Amino acid sequence: KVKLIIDGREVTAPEGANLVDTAREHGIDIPTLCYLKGVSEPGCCRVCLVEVEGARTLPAACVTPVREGMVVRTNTSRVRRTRRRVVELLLTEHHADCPVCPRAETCELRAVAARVGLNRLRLPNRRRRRQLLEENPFMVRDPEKCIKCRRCVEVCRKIQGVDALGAAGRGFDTVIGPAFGDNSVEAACISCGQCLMSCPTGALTEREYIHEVWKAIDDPDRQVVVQTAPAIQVTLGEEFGMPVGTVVTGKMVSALRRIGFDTVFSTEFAADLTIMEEAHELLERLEGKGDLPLISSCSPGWVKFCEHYYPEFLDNLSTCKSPQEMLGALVKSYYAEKEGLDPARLVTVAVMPCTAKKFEAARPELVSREGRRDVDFVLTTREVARMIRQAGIDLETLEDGEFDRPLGIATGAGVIFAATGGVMEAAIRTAYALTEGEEMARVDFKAVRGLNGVRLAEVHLRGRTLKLAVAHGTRNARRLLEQIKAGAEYHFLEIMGCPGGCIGGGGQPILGAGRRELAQEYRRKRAEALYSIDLKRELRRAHENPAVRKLYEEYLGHPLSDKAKELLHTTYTP
Ligand code: HC1
Repeated sequence: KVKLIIDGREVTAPEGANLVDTAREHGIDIPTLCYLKGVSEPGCCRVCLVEVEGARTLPAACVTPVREGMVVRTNTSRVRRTRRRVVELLLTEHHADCPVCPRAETCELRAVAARVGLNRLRLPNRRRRRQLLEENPFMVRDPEKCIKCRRCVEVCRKIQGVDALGAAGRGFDTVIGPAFGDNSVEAACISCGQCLMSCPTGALTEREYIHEVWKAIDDPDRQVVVQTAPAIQVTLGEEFGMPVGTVVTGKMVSALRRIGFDTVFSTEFAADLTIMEEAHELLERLEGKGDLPLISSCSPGWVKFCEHYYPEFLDNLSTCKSPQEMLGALVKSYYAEKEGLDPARLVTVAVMPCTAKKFEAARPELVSREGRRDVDFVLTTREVARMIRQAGIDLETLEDGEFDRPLGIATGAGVIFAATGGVMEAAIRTAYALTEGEEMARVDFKAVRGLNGVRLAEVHLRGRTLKLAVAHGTRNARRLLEQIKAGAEYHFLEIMGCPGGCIGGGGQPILGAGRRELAQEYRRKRAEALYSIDLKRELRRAHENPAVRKLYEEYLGHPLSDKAKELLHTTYTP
């Protein structure tokens, strides 16, 4: 331990700790923009300057380690004046269209400007005129708002193990973006959106489809069907100031009806259906029909990662479309036929915690020959919250509504999909019952729960021991796949692209200033909320879903039937 003095108080800190963490540990806030503990420590924004006795200049606290006997002052007039000047200089380069910026509420640059007491701009704005970059279906880059803090670069590299972003150019001309200025889709970006979750400003935002969705809702010739991903019910409340982990399922359904959606279905129905298809696929592969390990394919960020970086595993990917796509496909076929609706007049909207789902919905593999998409528009949790606000709806005071039938009926298995390990647990619940008989079937498989990067488990099926592994965040996926390449043997893997699974997706509420370090805690609480919903469901195993059973009876025949394969399965791009 090291003893030092900060603002007149003697404090202790572990050797090697930096001044920002040490001060925060003792209740003293030092403002920062580029610093993200354990992830991004470039010391480049210079907002965290402090006075250190004996030093001529003001060092950046985030890259200054504690020293025995150090005397630090974080709140002198020199520090305050210099920090104000630093933030003012950042603003001379910034396109401050704050009232219309999608990050208006959560902009850390705005928060830091207020925090350092900047209330007047004396320097002229000298920002470079740069184009808005919206060349892909999931993300928009606005280089005029980038403060070059490099948090996105570090998250992409260190958390996701992707490394698709970097700095190009020098000095004032520096631009952060994909290598060689490429379109991000081609530049091996996996569209997970973790970069925009870490962006302090509106430089990286989701590609918004709110306008298009309002237009469809307002069109009397269209019937607009919305589906909500399992994660939304445990995170939407945060956008309206509710505590993390608040379950708002019923209020969310009511809000969507008030907004004007004609039909409200749940992606959880299709998650149950995915399990039926995927559990049968696993059993087939265990009989020698297809490659092992079987790897889940419902997370489009992970699928894209596999296509780019591990194409040798593409035959291991489950051929099941993701639940989002399965539900979209069923709305335009089964549901349309059942209700006598013209599929051409149906518009399908998915509310997802994920930017990669926008990319997935636009994948050519998932667009029919006639150009029809399973899902027409994908909105993130943040976008749907904006629509709820635009409609003047007070989410908290709404009565609970219920999903429409039949594609709104779901079991607890479909709910837990949204937490890392959930797809595996749901699949095992059903595979167990299918092979060992109902009475043998266990429901909870806690070994696959939790937030460790890679988790291993075993289960006994048909007299053999199946080796299972779960990974979340593509850096952990990389670790697991490298183990397999080195000889480790597994039968079934669940891989989700984002840390925590969909509850930590790139479309979720942005934590904003001062809450960044709580990300893991947020994921834990959101997962607990999902498991609590699962526990309360009368039916908790996908094969028990009466609407899924009926779908097979009336329409698909049986899992992996020709019709099921045509509607519910897909291929990948090496
Ligand atoms: Fe997910 Fe899925 S769980 S991928 O995390 O398989 O996005 O929530 O909707 O499709 O069901 C996301 C969540 C989601 C799909 C399901």
